Amino acid sequence: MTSTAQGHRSGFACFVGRPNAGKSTLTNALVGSKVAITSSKPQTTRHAIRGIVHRDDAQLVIVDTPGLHRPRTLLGQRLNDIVRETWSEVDVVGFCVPADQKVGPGDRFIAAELTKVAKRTPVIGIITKTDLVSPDQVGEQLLALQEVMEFAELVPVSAVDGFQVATLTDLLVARMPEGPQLYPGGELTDEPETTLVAELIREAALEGVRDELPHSIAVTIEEMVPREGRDDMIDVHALLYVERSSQKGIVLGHRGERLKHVGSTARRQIEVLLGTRVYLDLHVKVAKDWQRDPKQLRRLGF
Ligand SMILES: Nc1nc2c(ncn2[C@@H]2O[C@H](COP(=O)(O)OP(=O)(O)OP(=O)(O)O)[C@@H](O)[C@H]2O)c(=O)[nH]1
Ligand SMILES: [Mg+2]
Repeated sequence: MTSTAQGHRSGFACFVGRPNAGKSTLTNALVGSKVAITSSKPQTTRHAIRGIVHRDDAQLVIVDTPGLHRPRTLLGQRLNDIVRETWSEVDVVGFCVPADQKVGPGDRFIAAELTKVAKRTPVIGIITKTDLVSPDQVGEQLLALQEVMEFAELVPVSAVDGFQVATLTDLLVARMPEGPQLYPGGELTDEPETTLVAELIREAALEGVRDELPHSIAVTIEEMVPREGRDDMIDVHALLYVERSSQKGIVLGHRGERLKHVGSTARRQIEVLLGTRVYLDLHVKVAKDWQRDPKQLRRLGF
């Protein structure tokens, strides 16, 4: 049912920040469900992901964006473009800076870009990962962040222990205009199921790989269909791309053990997501230097 009750608010907020600042983890914490994959590797998020927070008095759509960084590849440039495009469509920006890392040039770069592109959009400064530091350090980080730009509010949070997550939701909702529900009740994201499935496979594949490899991994779903003659099983055929044949060996592991492990980790998560049993058929392919190749980027959805 579409609610147009008096005083109901709805709108969009986006989280921006350097890669690895904790934007996706925070998005999931606010939504109360995993809509975005997360990892300890920078540049995990590769598109704008909408997570929806439902309350009686408001509907808040959070747009989680890729980490803004100095791009070294065409993919990097595309990711930054996504971030800037998102700024123009939101009512408020949440600028995330982790509590455990010095405020630095990367943050000042983002602040400068925000001032250029979204001059009129209020920006809330968010210190993330407060569970990693002492209260004194949180205080110091707040002071350091204040130097970076003019914020509408400042708030320290922890997505891991839940500190001030509800407060942040309140602050974001307060910036929403009055308006009706934008999404049906209970819908937590508008990501297509195949995208969520591909992302869960990529998340599993990121676990335990190092250096350049995380950036080189992409996943596509070739087919996702119910098993013929059964209603409790879905067959998923997926391809995991790397950029060089040397990377293929790493992803496969000794006798394919690593890939098998990635597959079973991902399958368990996909089963939870889809609520049925899943057969996951996962193959590795080399797409040479896809991060720098416009044609291949397009094929992979960028
Ligand atoms: N201790 C702690 N760790 C956190 C918290 N939030 C995120 N992390 C960790 O920080 C790392 C990065 O988290 P993400 O949410 O993927 O970061 P992101 O900003 O979305 O990163 P990109 O998508 O690469 O830009 C992961 O290892 C998370 O588990 C937090 O509140 N506390
Ligand atoms: Mg992310």
